[in-house]
Amino acid sequence: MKNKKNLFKKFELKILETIYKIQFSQKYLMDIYHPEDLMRCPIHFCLGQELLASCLSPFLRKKDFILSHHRSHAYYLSKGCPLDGMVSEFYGKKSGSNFGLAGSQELSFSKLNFYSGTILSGMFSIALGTSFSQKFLKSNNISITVIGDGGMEEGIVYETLNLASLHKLPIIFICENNRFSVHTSMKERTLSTKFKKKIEAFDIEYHHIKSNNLKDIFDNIHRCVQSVRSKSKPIFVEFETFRIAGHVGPENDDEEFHYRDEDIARWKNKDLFQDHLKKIKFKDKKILQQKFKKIENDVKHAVTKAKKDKFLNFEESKKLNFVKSFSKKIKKFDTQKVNFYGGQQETKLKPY
Ligand SMILES: Cc1ncc(C[n+]2csc(CCOP(=O)(O)OP(=O)(O)O)c2C)c(N)n1
Repeated sequence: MKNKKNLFKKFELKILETIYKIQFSQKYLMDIYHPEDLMRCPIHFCLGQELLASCLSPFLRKKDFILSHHRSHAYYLSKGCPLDGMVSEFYGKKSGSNFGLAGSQELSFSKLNFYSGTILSGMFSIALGTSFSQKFLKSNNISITVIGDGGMEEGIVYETLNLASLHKLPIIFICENNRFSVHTSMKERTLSTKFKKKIEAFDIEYHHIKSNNLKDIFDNIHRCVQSVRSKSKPIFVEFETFRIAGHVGPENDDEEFHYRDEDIARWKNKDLFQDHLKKIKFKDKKILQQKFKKIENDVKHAVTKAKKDKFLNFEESKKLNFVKSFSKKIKKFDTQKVNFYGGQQETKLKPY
């Protein structure tokens, strides 16, 4: 028991820093998105959904994989991927983590095995491949894949759970349950709102993590990581959370559609981060204030830099094609040339 307390204490400030980094970057980017109209992609901001990713962060190894859904920024930052690479990516610049070609919905950073994707539950199934290779190579690394409650309604989820269980793969399946798929509540979409039953039907261990307090979230996710690493068996985590941001873009879609007034009433006084900050010792508060200031400067600097950076030109972008990187085991590759039309007209951003 004492060790557990010490472990949380050891990482406490780091976790608070990660939460702040995610929160501040989201708020800042949301504020400037429209007046500027310079970011080149639609963005699913994760404001409100910082906690589990931040508590997971201390347990992640470089070679662990994270395969996330479209609302990925918290997990990208929690994996230690570069903030400036993420910001430049949104501005479509060459210095972006994907050379400005992926944007927010496909945000990736291959050096740290972080990938995300826009096809709902697509990344969930790709975790089968990464975890199979981890197990096959006896690496003791694990795969973490993140999905939303809406993603749970895709058929491929159940094929994935079945194979992960059958092959005893080292995967943590995380469902960030914010109860809404765009503007439709779970109750309007399905009669089967209890994930526990569905998961246990595949003989997979199910954990329900509620947003009670940071230490509780930390201890729970720690147990899951330890278990998957040591037993090489999948675990499913349902995390109850609340998306403060609108579904996509910086607009407050609640004011316009009032699609979750009851949910807002239930969550509006809940702020585990601020509650926790109130309990921090004076000495640590001072340290955190400096760290937070640095985060603010880093975010602002990343934006200024991204705006100055160059775009990748069309010829350069063609060299990034996988055609030159196929495995040596492949004897023949289709060399048929396809001419891409490079002059597609640019879509000008405007308010939705
Ligand atoms: C296969 C597929 N169908 C539909 C969409 C459109 N779409 C994008 S996000 C979304 C809602 C997802 O809700 P959820 O999984 O709960 O994640 P959240 O946005 O709430 O974080 C939908 C339907 C898509 N990207 N892919």
